[in-house]
Amino acid sequence: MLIKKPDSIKSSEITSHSDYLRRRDFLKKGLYAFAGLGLSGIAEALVKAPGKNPAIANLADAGFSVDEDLTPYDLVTSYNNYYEFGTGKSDPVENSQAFESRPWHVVVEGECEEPGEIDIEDILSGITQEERIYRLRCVEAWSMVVPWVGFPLATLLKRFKPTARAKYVAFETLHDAERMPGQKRAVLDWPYREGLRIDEAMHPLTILATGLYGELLPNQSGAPLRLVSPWKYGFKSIKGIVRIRFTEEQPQATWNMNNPREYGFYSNVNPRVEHPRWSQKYHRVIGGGIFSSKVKTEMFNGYADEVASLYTGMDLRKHF
Ligand SMILES: Nc1nc2c(c(=O)[nH]1)N[C@H]1C(S)=C(S)[C@@H](COP(=O)(O)O)O[C@H]1N2
Ligand SMILES: [Mo]
Repeated sequence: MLIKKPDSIKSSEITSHSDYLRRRDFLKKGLYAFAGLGLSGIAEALVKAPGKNPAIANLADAGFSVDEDLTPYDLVTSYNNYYEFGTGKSDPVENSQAFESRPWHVVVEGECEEPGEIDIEDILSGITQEERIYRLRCVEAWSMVVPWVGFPLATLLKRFKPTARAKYVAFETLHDAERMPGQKRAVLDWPYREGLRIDEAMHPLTILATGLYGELLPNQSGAPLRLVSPWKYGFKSIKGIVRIRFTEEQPQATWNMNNPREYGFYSNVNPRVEHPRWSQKYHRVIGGGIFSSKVKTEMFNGYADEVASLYTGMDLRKHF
C-alpha cells in the first residue's frame, strides 16, 4: 500500500460535531426512518443529552464511543481505500457513484446448522441499528474517527447457528468487474477476502456497518454492508460483503495472501510490531491539522481493555 497525503481541506467542507448532532436528530426522520427504522435507545440518549449522560459513560466503558473529534463527513467519504474502484484515495468516491447496492443478498454458509441467504432489507429492518464511534487505524499509518451505524456481527452470525467446528469466519466482497471497474485490473486477487477468528467475530466491538453519520453507507465506504473491527488495521474492515462462511481452518485474507511478510492474518494494531517498510509507532490523524499530524499509536488502537484477553498467551510478534 502507498502512503499519500490527503488533499487539503477547505473549512467549508468540515462538518462540526454540533452540525452532526443536528443532523443526527434529523436522521430519525431521514433515511433510516424512511426505511422504517430508528436508532437504538442508546443512540437516542446520545442525541438528546450529549455530554454528561450515564448512557454515554457506559458506551465509553464498553469502548463503543470515544471522546475524540470526529473526522469530518466529507473526509470520511472522500479519502478512501477501496481498490475495487481504483487504488487512489479519491478514486472510490469518483468511480463508485453509479454502483447499485440494491438488490443485495448476503450468503451465509459453511460450519453452521442453518445456512442461507439474507436480504439487505431484512438486515436493515429486522435488526436494531446502533451508533458506534470508533477509531479507524489504517496500516498505512493514518487514522480517522468515524460515527458508524450498524449492529454487532454476532447478532447476525448467531441466527445461522454456527457449529462447534466453526473456528473462523470468512468474508468476501462482491466480484463483478462490470460493477466494480477496479476489478478489471489484477492489482489484487479478487474477490477481496478477509477473516476473523470466531471469538473476534463474536466480540461486542465487532460490527457490520450499514451507515455512518446517521446516513446509509455511501458506496465508497462499502455500501450496503461492511465489517468494522476497530482494534485491527483498516484492511480487515472488508467492504461490499456478499458472502460469510464459517470455517474450521484459518481462511484466506487478501492482503495476507498478497504479502504475508507485510500483512499478517491477525493485523491487530500494534505500535511495537513495525511494518517492514515503516514504523507503526505513530500515525497521522486525517483532518486533525498540522499539530496533530503525528500521534502515538496505542496497542490494539486504544481498545486493549476490551480485547487484550482474546490474545492471552499468544506471541503477537509471531501472530502479527
Ligand atoms: N473490499 C474492500 N474492502 C476494503 C478495502 C478494499 O480495497 N476493498 N480497503 C480496506 C482498507 S486498506 C481500509 S484502510 C478500509 C478503509 O475504509 P474507509 O475507506 O471507509 O476509510 O477499508 C478496507 N476495506
Ligand atoms: Mo488500510
